[in-house]
Amino acid sequence: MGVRFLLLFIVGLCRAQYDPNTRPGRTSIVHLFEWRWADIALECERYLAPNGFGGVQISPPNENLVIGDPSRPWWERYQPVSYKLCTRSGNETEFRDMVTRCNNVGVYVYADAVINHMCGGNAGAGNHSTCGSFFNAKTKEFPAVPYSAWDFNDAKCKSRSGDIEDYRDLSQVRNCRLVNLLDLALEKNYVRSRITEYMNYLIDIGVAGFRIDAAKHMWPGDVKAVLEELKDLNRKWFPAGAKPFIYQEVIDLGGEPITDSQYFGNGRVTEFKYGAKLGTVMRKWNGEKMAYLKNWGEGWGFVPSDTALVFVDNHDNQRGHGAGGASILTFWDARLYKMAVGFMLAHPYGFTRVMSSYRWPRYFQNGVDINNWVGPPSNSDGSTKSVPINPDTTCGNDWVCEHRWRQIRNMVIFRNVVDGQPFSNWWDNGSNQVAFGRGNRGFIAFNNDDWYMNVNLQTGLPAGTYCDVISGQKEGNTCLPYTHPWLEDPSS
Ligand code: QV4
Ligand code: CA
Repeated sequence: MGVRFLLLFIVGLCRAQYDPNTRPGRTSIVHLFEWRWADIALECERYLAPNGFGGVQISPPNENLVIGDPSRPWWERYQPVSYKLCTRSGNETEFRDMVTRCNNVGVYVYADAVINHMCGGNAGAGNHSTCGSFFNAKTKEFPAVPYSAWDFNDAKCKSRSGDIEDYRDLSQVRNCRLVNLLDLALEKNYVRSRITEYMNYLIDIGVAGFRIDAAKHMWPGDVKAVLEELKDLNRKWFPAGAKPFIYQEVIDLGGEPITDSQYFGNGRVTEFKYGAKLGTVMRKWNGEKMAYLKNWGEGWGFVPSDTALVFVDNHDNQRGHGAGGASILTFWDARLYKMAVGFMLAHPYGFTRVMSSYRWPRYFQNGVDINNWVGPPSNSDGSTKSVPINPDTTCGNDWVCEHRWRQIRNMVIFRNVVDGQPFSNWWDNGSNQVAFGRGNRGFIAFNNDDWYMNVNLQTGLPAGTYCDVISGQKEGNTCLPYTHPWLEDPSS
């Protein structure tokens, strides 16, 4: 008995960080990219909890470099100066208030942990940082942590420039600078302890897990050494022994020595093939068609479902950064985007993350959006604008709020209702009309062909009358009128 029990316990421990810790019946999270803490707290209470969202991914909460040229790009938040909790999203008081209020309504908080590096090596010296902390990028001094030159990898990097030059060289990818960002030496106990101190501080406040930024740029064993020092979650909101949910940003589209499976031991990984392939299918590129989605998931070469964090787009590839390429669907492609997000939320594969964005003034030159750096909607003093809610429930101030679009919100609820039910009753017309069920709890049909879909289908549902929650809206026991699917109202 003793041995068997011990084995189960160990296995249990090893699986814990795959568990999102969401409340039962809440099966998705939303990335409220660049939102202010005060607005996230409000959204948890007024919208995310009532509509069954399990959690929210927040932008990096730690102090970052303030960049003047270009003016306050969104990516300045991926250039840490310290682990103090002040950014454009708010200060520590506002951060604590947000975590408490979201936790109190069962919408848990997942922090974007930028722990591979500090700011760019060319950032100079001074206190142009979101808390006003002094730093010197040239001498690699960050007194507000503190870090000094000893704590960085440069001596270990073998590339000519000190930056990553060749992604086929596994050591370069992990020991050299990602686009010149000062690369932390995570094999050092001192560096590890500064990072675990920061992450445990967030756990004590009530955070439920972490997105590990740039995970492929750290040795899996170093990441593991950090994670092993993390505390259990705060028992004010979570059961005893609950571990932080871990999902690692590992871009693996194949062809590199670094693969996502090298990181499975630490937690889930972001499956970037998912969004890239789904975009190609919905756009009908390269002869792809929805009929091929019959074996979607591991059948398409993706990581095992219980190790996958999936998404249609993310904050990088919706604007041409990172990976996924031109096939990635975003809110700019409203109709296909809703179809792709709907498919993701209906299909059982992976743990799902919905993107929530802001509009920026795209300006294409030679096919590249030269404004892809533009930061969140801001006031003249550089502060981030609030998120006003319009009478029709959409968001103002150029916040897109895809998570509030009727089709997407209703499919988040659909995923909750069918949770645990098998993928069943697949049908396709050999082209781009497909349908499938989730056991006896839900059924969905897609028509991405240019002709009407006119077919009788085996749904697996008990006999009865059901509400089409893509085109209509279930309110109590009534189903609001069916609107013609061609009436594209992207922000609804
Ligand atoms: C530039 C040149 C360098 C040069 C340097 C010198 O590219 O070669 O040495 O100037 O001045 C910004 C600028 C970038 C600049 C860099 C350093 O865009 O041009 O280097 O700062 O000054 C985000 C943005 C990056 C941004 C970075 C830091 O995407 O453009 O760089 O923040 O501000 C890979 C990784 C993957 C990564 C993805 C984008 O495997 O992990 O690239 N994704 C994550 C985050 C992403 C973030 C980072 C990693 C870095 O999702 O948002 O990068 O934390 O695929
Ligand atoms: Ca590194």
